[in-house]
Amino acid sequence: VKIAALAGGVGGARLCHGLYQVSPERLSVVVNTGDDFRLHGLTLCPDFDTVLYTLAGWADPVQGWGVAGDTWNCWNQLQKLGGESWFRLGDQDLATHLYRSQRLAEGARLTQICQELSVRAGLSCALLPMADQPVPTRLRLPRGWVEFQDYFVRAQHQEAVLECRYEGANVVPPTPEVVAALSAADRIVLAPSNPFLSLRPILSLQGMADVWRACPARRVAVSPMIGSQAVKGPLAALLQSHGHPVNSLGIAQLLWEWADVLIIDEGDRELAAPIEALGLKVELAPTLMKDAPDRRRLAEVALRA
Ligand code: FO1
Repeated sequence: VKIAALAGGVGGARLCHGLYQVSPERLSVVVNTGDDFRLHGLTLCPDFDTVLYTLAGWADPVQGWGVAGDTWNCWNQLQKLGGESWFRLGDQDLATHLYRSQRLAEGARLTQICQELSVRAGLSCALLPMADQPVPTRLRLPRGWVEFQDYFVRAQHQEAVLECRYEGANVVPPTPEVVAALSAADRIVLAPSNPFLSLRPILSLQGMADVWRACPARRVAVSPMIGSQAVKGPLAALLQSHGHPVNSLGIAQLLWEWADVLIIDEGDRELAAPIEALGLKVELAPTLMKDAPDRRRLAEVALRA
């Protein structure tokens, strides 16, 4: 069975690690690049790096992003020098940004660079950025339009998000590798990533709706909501500000056109009927992933559903 997963952020990366444990060779992960940005003259792809580090077993287990056991010598020195230090880069993590930025300057495609990084990290699956050209996510807050990381990290996602824009998504297509992976897949898994900030940037790419319609795969989404709580990040507030129920029904309202099945937490049984009324099949499962076996178990549910 060929599997394609769509992911971004820590929760998505964790389910992809489960899929990777089940099927390391027949997995392609399509990663959101809407949160990519430039800092210190370097190109950063935080969602990609989170997936890379998580699958390679390098990720910091507590924060979910960055490299476990990383040191902060460069970042500390940068602070001393009065450099921009709102976005923390560990010493080992920095090597990824240096490598990527140098290869981009040499004219390599982002897809090629991501493949080089995943091979060097010892991975046997395909990690695919959704696009080779930038499609930056911009958010309208009460204070106006801002860049994604301005909201997410600099302001610690404390402000209300009134609108999301995926700048250029109407003219930038998914890469040929992404189209091939989705078209060849027997199963597409929408990982428990934030639909507004991680999945919609991918699904909004030019021509994606047509690619999606032509895919023969069964499409299974995993809800990132447990009860009225998001496991991590600002999803609950985003559902609220966009007028959706703050639970897995809200997720279903965002994804019903893109999925056949929605896996929701076993504690949310009462949402099954209203979600099925939207035309989605519902599966109940424990969706909180505390360790690697949890990730694998949830991945197995997603592959059976
Ligand atoms: N998130 C933070 O909240 N603060 C940080 O300083 C930070 C640094 C960082 C460095 C490398 C990286 O790959 C991710 C990092 N993240 C940080 C997480 C990142 O902002 C988010 O995971 C995504 O951008 C949103 O999905």
